[in-house]
Amino acid sequence: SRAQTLPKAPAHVDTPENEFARAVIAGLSKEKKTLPCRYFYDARGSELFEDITRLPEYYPTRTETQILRDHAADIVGEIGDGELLVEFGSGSSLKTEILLDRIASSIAYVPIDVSQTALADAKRRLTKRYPELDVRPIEADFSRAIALPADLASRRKTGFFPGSTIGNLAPSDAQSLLSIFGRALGEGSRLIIGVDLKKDPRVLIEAYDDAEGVTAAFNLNLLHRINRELGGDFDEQGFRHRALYDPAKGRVEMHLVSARNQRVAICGRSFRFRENETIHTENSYKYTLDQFRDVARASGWNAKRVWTDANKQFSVHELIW
Ligand code: AVJ
Repeated sequence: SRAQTLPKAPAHVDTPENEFARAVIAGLSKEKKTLPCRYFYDARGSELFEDITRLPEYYPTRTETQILRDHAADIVGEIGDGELLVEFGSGSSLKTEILLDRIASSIAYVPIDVSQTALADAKRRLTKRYPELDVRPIEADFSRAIALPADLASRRKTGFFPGSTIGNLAPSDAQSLLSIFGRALGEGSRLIIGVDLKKDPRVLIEAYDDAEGVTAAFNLNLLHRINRELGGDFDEQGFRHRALYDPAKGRVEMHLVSARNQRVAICGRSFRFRENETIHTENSYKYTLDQFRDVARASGWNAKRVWTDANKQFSVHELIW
């Protein structure tokens, strides 16, 4: 039984449900329709994203993993006893193990994520694998200002932000987020951040429009989620996945293209779609090494070392605050 109206909570109460509802209504009411990409990751969406990371066309995850493996000793080299490793949007903390395997010192690990279950699973797995590791999860949205636990605040810190998640943000917003991280970590801290690189647009587009259609399913799942959680009546056959590269903006865009003129009801409202009208669902910005260093510097970080793969597909930067 689908809810036909906005969820019951009063408008000023920010329940997760009506935050989603308000974001969807606002995005679909715009001249150029948009939906925020952070809503891709319900249970099914997270599963589909895991599948994406294993696709032959989706090079970022395996390339970053290889860079971290090849240079783990270098990357963690300076992390000594009592220091803190802080991960922003830690999810399953899988890439973290590549670093933890190389850290001989006794440190504390602070995974920050919005998912309580992901944090609990990660803590259980890591505590078993690294009995000496002090795991101190924080359930929070990393894009809001974060306060580290008071007893850990004075320790030397390394931030970790892999996956090119920074690519979802326009450079000006990326700059703001990097400043938030710098202020959260404090003077003298380091940040290890994964950033996808500019390359042949055909390679980029294939990575976001794979032959198996997994990325298409990931994109379309957002419509399923709206149907299920907000009582929408999107017809999945009515929309098609599209990925394109905008060289001027330096970003891959994902869209859902309306196959025909149609109306869709959501939360008791009706939205009209013209044939070929699109909903812009995600941006994935790509950088040159210098472009990313410029954003980092503008945000208050000093760009230090950088590691890449032999084909220069992906980069891992070291920044100092
Ligand atoms: C998780 C934001 C890094 O932009 O490559 C993958 C998300 N979207 N395929 C990316 C994504 C479609 C991914 N990030």
